[in-house]
Amino acid sequence: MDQSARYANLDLKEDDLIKGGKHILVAYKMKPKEGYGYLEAAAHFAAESSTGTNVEVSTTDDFTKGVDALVYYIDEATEDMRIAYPLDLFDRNVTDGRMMIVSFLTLAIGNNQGMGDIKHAKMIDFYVPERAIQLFDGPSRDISDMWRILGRPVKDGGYIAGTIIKPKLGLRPEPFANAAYQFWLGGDFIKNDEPQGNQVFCPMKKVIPLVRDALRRAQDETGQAKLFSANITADDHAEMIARGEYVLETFGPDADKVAFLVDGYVGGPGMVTTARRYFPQQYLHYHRAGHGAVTSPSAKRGYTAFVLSKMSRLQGASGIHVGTMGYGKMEGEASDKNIAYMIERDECQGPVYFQKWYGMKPTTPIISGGMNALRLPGFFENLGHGNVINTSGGGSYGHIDSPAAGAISLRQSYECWKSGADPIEFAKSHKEFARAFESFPGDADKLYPGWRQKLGVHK
Ligand code: CAP
Ligand code: MG
Repeated sequence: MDQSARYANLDLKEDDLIKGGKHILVAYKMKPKEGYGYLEAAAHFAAESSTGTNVEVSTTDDFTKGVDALVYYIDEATEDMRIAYPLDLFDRNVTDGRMMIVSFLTLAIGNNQGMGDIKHAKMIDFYVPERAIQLFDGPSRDISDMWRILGRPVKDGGYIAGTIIKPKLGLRPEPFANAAYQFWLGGDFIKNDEPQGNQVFCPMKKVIPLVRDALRRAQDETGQAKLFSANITADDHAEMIARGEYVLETFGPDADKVAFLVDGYVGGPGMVTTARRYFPQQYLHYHRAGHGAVTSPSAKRGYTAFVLSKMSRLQGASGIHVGTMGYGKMEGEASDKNIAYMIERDECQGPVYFQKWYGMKPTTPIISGGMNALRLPGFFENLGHGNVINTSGGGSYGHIDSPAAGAISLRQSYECWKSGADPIEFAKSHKEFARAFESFPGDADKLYPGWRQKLGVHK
C-alpha cells in the first residue's frame, strides 16, 4: 500500500519546520529493498515510526493524522531521507512531564529497523527544538566541576590525565588498589574498566575501601586532588543505587572526587537516567562499550557514534567516550572531532542539522582506546584543544618505568603540544615523555622516524 499521500510532504521546508519548533527532525541514510519505490518505502517507514502500520485502520481519526511523522526530504541517489516527528508523539514522564530518550529511540529507530521493505536505514543526525531541549535532563555536572576539584581554572582548565585500571579483569583487591595508587602519584583520574564491578575475586566491598585509602595516600603525597570513576553498572536500578551509595559512603569526605561510570549503551537509557537522577551531585561517566554493533561505519543500520553522543548530552551524561579520532586503537577518523564539538559547545553544525543547546551544560569528550603520550600530540592538534578527559590504560601501565611515569608522560605530552614544541626536542628535557618512546617503540617508529638516533637510544 502506498502511504505517501499521508506520510510524506515534500513541500515542507526544513527551515520552516525548525522555525516552528514543534518537530524533532531526523536524518537517515535509507535504502529500500529491490522492487520498492523510494518514496513509498520512506512513507511506510514514517508510518511505522509514528501513527501507522502497513494497512489503514478504522480507528484513525482526524486528530491522529495531526501527529503523523512526515517524510519531508528524499534523495534516492544519496540515500538521504529526512523525517519530521511531531513533538507530541513522544512519551512524557507521569512524574514530572519530562521527555525520555527511550521514547525517541523506540519511534525513530524502533520497528523501522526490521521492516520487510527496507534494505537498511541508519540515523546520521537529528535536530531537537528548544522546547525539547528544555524537557531533557541534560548534565548536572560537567568538566568544570572536575577542574574546580583539581584546583584548576573552571574555564579552559585543560587536560585531565586519566587511566583505566589494567589488566581489565583479574586483579584482586590489593593489587588493584596498588595499581590505582601508582598511577595517582602522577595522574589525575582513574576509572574502573567497563566490566569491573563486583567480581568474586575482587568484591566491591573489599576493593573500594582500599581504593579510597590509595586515593587519600596519593593526595597526601602529591598535595593534589585525585578523581575516581566507579562503575555502578547493573541490570537492577536498586543494585545501581546500592553500589553508588556504598561508594559515596566509603569515600566519605572525598565523595566529591567520585564519578559514576555506567555502561550506557548496553545498559540503555534507563541506566543512564538512574545515575543522572539519583546521583545528581556526581559526575556521570558514560562508557559506550558495545556501540560499535550499530555505530560502526560498516554497519548500515542503527545510528552513528555522533548520534549516540548527541543523545548522551540530552540524557545528562557529564562525559562520554567519543573515540580517538583515528589516533588510538579503536575505529574512528579525524573528522570525528565534530562529535566532540557537538557535545561541548552551545551551538554546532552537525552532519545535517545546526543545533543550539540553549545553555544546556556540556558533555566532556572522553578520549580513550590505545592512547599514550606519543599519540596525544597529533590528537590534540587535530581536535584543536585539550579540554578533555583522556584515559590511557596501556599507555600508563605499559610505560617501562612505572604507572606514575606513564601518567607524567601523558601530562608532559599535553604540555609539549600546548607549547608548540617539537616532541623530540621536548623529550630531551622531559624524562618520562622520553621514556615513552622506548615504552612504545612501534608507535615511536611510525610517528617520529629517526627518534632513536635523535634521542641517543641504541637498544
Ligand atoms: C581503553 C579501554 C576503553 C576503550 C573503549 C578498553 O583501554 O579501557 O574501554 O577506550 O573504547 O577497555 O579498551 P586502553 P571507546 O587505554 O588500554 O586502550 O573509548 O572508543 O568507547
Ligand atoms: Mg575499557
